[in-house]
Amino acid sequence: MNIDSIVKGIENGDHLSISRAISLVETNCVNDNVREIISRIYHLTGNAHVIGITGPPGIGKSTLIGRLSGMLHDSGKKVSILAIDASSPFSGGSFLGNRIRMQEALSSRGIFMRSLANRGISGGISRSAWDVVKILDAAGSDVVIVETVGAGQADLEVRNLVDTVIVVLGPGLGDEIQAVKAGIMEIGDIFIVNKIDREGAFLAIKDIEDTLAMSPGKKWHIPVLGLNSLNGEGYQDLLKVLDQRWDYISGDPGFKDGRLLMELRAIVQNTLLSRVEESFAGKNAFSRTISGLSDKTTDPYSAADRIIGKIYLKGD
Ligand SMILES: Nc1nc2c(ncn2[C@@H]2O[C@H](COP(=O)(O)OP(=O)(O)OP(=O)(O)O)[C@@H](O)[C@H]2O)c(=O)[nH]1
Ligand SMILES: [Mg+2]
Repeated sequence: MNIDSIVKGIENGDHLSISRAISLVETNCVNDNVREIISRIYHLTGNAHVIGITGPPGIGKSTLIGRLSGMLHDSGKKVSILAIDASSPFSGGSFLGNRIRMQEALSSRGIFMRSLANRGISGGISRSAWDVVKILDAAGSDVVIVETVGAGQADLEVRNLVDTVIVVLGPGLGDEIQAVKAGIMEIGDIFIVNKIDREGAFLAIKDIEDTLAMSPGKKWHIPVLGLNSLNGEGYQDLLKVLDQRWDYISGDPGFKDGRLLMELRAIVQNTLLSRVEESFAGKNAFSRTISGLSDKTTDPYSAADRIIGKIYLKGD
């Protein structure tokens, strides 16, 4: 399959072409294929509501996504799912099996799902996730759902990847809620207490509402919803809130600007760094500089200036 037919396939929403394109951009280095695909599909992006789902392990994110995507699909929306999981220490062996079963069930209904296993160097979301979301968006998705496994850096980073962050918590997490709350409370646009069939659900809802009330002042009023993902209770409210959220986003033409700036900066940063690394490849410049630093013949700022200076002098 060449790039021409992959791009055409993406334009037509063809699952095989989308898969091929994702495999090409999935590597962590930006090569000519990545550049060509993204530059040719970029004008088709921006129409999907990109929704991130995050929360502690086992809270019911995948169950929720399965049900929500089915309901969106039945209402006539085109849905794609991207699961970012890496090798989660929490999920053990049953995890992959579950995911494969879920993928099969969804794809039989025409819902595209893909997992991205590799993480970025910093432990966060791998760079390619941004390109994968663009491909799914360009392929005509009305909604792209991104699931991150509920631990650490990747969950906070999802904020920079999506339009709407749904934070899923649950009853009876007690101290665990307190622990995850620290960073996660700041990134949520919608909060869900899943498993409302369990004891303590209403306390959890109240607890989250109280915490949110302490930092008011945002234009978007953050809702807290209770769900039972096994029987679908509360899902109509979730659909309603997602519609309101999309209206809110569509009403603000500058909504995505902050993220665009962030992505551009990241690309410039990575490109410069890899240029530096390429131009010093095999020359031991970094290790020479390190020894200059450790025996104090230079200092970190001067050393960095010298390295950057070489790139500028080389120019092009
Ligand atoms: N009682 C109850 N159980 C639920 C509910 N939603 C999900 N579960 C169960 O919770 C367990 C974990 O669900 P998952 O959807 O795999 O959770 P997850 O958050 O995706 O888990 P990780 O991806 O491993 O972080 C499963 O056994 C589900 O059947 C709910 O609303 N009520
Ligand atoms: Mg899951």
